[in-house]
Amino acid sequence: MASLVGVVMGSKSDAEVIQSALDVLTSLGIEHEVNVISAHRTPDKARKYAQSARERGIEVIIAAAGMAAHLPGVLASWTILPVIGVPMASGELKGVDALYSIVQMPAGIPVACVAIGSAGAKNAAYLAAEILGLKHDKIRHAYEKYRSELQGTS
Ligand code: RP5
Repeated sequence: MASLVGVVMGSKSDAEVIQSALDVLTSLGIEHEVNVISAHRTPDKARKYAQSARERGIEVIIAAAGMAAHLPGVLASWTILPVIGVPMASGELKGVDALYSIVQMPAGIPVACVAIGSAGAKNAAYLAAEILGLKHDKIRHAYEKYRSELQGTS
């Protein structure tokens, strides 16, 4: 089955944290693909990925990046798919720089921004499930089941 979520990270060094998002997507039965694409090291790859994503069947992009963290905004500039940015706690500023960069997209090209690190990565996947659930009943049911199971946890 074709992937519905495209997970992109700016560096292999983001992989451990972004695994939290992949685990959530898998637990909800959401097909996804994973790529390492840097907006500054491989800008042409970033453009081509975003431009072709929709026609390949991707419906939501999750983009994780640290430091200047322009990756989610760059991808959003090349596609009309919803892009969810995950700030990574890389570098001396521990992700605050990435958070500000991603959340402060100038008006006109939106990027949804979640929390720094693995909590944000998980929420990016849950947010993707909520978006996909509008159209895909199976995903909505899996997400509703997850939410109802939370009722008994605290
Ligand atoms: C960004 O810069 C990546 O998203 C990563 O979080 C950060 C550091 O990358 P590396 O220097 O570890 O490759 O490109």
